[in-house]
Amino acid sequence: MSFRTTGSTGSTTASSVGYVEDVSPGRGALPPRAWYASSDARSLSLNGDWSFRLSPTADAEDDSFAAEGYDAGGWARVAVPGHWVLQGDGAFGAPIYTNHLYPFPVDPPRVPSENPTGDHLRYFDLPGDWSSDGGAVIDGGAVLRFDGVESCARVWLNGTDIGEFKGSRLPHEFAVGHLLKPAGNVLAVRVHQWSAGSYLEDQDQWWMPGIFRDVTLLHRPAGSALDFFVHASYDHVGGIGTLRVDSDVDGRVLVPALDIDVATGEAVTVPVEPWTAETPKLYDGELVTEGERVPLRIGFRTVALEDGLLKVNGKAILFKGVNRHEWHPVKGRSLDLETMREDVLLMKRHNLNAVRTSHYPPHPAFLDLCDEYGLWVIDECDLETHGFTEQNWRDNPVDDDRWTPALLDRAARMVERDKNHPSVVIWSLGNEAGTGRGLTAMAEWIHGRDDSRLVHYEGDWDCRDTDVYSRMYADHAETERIGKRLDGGTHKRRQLPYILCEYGHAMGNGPGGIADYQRIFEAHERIQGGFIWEWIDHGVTHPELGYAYGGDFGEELHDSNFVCDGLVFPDRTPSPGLIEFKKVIEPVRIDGDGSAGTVRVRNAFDFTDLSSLAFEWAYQVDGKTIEAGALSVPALLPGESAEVKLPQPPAGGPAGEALWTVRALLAEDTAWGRKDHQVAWAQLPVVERLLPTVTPGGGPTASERLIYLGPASFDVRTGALKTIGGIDVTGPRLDVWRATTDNDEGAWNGNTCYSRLWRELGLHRVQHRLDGVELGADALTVRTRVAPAAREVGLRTTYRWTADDSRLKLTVTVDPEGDWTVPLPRLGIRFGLSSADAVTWYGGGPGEGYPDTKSASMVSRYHSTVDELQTPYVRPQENGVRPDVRWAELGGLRIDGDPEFGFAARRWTTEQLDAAAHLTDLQAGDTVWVNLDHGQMGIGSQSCGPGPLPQYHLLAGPTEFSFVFSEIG
Ligand code: IPT
Repeated sequence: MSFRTTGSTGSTTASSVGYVEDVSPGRGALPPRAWYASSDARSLSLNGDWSFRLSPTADAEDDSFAAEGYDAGGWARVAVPGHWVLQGDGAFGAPIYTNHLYPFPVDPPRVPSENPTGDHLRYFDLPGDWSSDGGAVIDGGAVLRFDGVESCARVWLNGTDIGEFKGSRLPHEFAVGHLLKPAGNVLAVRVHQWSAGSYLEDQDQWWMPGIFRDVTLLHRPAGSALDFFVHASYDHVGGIGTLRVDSDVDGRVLVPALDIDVATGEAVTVPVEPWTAETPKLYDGELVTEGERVPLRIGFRTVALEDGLLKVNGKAILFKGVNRHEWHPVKGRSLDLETMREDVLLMKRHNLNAVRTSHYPPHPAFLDLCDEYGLWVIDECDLETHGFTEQNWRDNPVDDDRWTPALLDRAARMVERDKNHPSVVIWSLGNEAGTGRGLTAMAEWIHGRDDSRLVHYEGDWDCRDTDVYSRMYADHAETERIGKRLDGGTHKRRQLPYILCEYGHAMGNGPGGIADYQRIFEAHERIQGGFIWEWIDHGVTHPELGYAYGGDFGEELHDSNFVCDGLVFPDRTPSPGLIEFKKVIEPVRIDGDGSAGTVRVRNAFDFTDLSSLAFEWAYQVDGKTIEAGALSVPALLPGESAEVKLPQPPAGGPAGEALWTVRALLAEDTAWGRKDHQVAWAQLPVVERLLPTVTPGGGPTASERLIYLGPASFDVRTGALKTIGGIDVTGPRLDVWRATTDNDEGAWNGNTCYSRLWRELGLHRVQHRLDGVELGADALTVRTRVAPAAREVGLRTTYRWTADDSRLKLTVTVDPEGDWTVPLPRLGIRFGLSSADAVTWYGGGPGEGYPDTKSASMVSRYHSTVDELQTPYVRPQENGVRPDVRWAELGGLRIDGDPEFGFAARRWTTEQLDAAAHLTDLQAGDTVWVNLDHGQMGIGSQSCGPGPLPQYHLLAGPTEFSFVFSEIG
């Protein structure tokens, strides 16, 4: 038996691809440097259609394809940038989704022999003006840049091997000037899906090989810039900024708007407007070297750790953030600029102020957008070794010196590429990689290279290497303890600010409980906010399934729809979670006393006053605006609040429930939102609602088959409602079940899995026993007991029907029997209508809302359709309930609730919804099923995080609620 000390494969045929399993980061690449697009040096995009050949192993084909003159006529084509597994209609393999498990045996740095390998070929000519004499040698040099290739590539230009690299979401550049010809250049890139680098890239996402970011040839004229570092700080006391641009090639730094014209390396201090995420003031400048003009977009700001807080420009900031993976349902992690801009605009329009680039540096253009529109960024390195948790972190690369060069290479590629972005305020070493010397080495290197930002890594609970105490999914109680500084920990940790780098797991319906988090964040200065997990569902557009998720491509290991846990759906439509988050983090807090006619407005921005906002009031009665007008609110400074008087309520208006709705809107168009875009709002009750009443106009009468009461008829034997006026109704009866949500299915940290508890108890299969149908003097009473087989628990349920001529009232009384140790999923009634489409309701909306997800629910009058009421969670589950509904109309019926109710209507049953795996499984039936909920269990975030807080539990207890039904006009 032979003994190997390095990662070479040891086989002769495979030795030509030994680099694949080598822990080293690569060979031949230039040192990392700042990423920019030159003002005048030319560049040639090599994106486009490439010739492509897929092989099953790393060494199935030799490298003759890289030679000049190779005939690739028979090859397929792929789009670059792109992932080959998303092209070729399945001919090029398929994506694989695992969460933290490696989809190959863990034996670092070895990878499977089955290693899909894509050979890519591209021919190109140099633009004529690259060479002053039109000759074969271009002036100066040229650099070939790859912005992202997963996971390992070897590169040849015109038959010459120029190197190979790993580090999928990081740039790699090669000097190629000496190899270029005016025409007929051939670029050959061999990409291996698996490599030693894959061990460092175990992020919770699809494994998708390919050249997925741009390939560019950059002309480097003699005297052009190399690397440069823009240092632009802000002194908030003096209102002055200091600029110094260090450059490897000497030159001048020009900022016309500030009259700056200084040499590189020279500091200059001038009065400036600072950059913040709220005021993203950028000064256009230029670095001018002998051979090149480099555009600079300078934002002056100072990030500091002071008094145990993260301060920017002297102020502690509060992150209202999200974790963003790069995702497009068709293109995977290959995003174009417009998609990136869409993300940024959506974030700004939903009041977010921060992004963690989980878990790798994004396409560099995304950071340009963050600079431009204003978002705080935690830039995270392309590093995760989560799968080693399965073996107690044994052999973890981050604690093995052989891997340290690769880790340092990754740290340097991130920092050097992104160091000139004012939006980046924190460097993150990576995610879920355990602990180890390699991480310490990365932190030391970063601190040494850039002391103007903080270092983050969540896995370092002692904060040995980091400048911020960061956790994920800590529950509310622990978060509060940390906020109160009662959590203990190392001395260093106790001096540091706290953030939740992940919380509020947005998988399926939810996340619940984020308003409760926000209250805690805002009550304790040590807590500097958090980042919802995560921005977008990584669903893959699929011809039969709508959106595919883990397992849909036949993966042997997968984590199902855990990859669909975003605030926006795969097509970037906001999900209710994003609407909720927008409300929870709104930068203006409005409350007050509606009946006293006063409203209190507090500025919750960190830097800006309220002058960019216009306030409006509206006086509404039963959801209709009676009068509206402008509200004059002083331009409060951050943290300030004021009481503002509302006008006199309009006189002589209609009777009914009255409330003020106060809104804060953009006063003018901004870079990210139009004038009148709503930023914040609140409703203040004035006059309470009149509850529906029915004065019984007589008692029930029975014929041979039916019982009649007011406008309704019932089955004489079962007491089940059959008709209201001319409308057929399928038996309203008690409903305690909901199609379990991803959060109901979760059992995070050993917490209760509600779905399991409920199913074990049998709440999805309760039986309705009829105990009596009683015709009384003015009421029909139907007595039942609702209970699951095999269990002693039950719900004594009485339906009491009364009526006048036109209206029918149902009063439901529920008395639990037995030992109810679990909360109920839902409590209410369900019935079927044979036809219904348009829906009108007065109550919460416009979107869905559940007990702990309804901050954004605004009471108003809404119109919709049954189809539009559905929230299209990628994996179907409970959805679409409109909360606090006073009345609803559909299918010719009007329903008034006492008290308010949760309203849902769908073209399938709860059972069908529960059984569906994809939206395409849901087929509309003949009946519209309507749920009128007296209550539902909260949603929580237990797919990864805490469950619903106790105050949102729906406990079985004696309960009464009622509805009045009438036929519309
Ligand atoms: C956490 C990961 O950091 C993130 O990438 C994602 O997988 C998330 O969970 C769940 O969607 S790690 C987990 C152990 C809390």
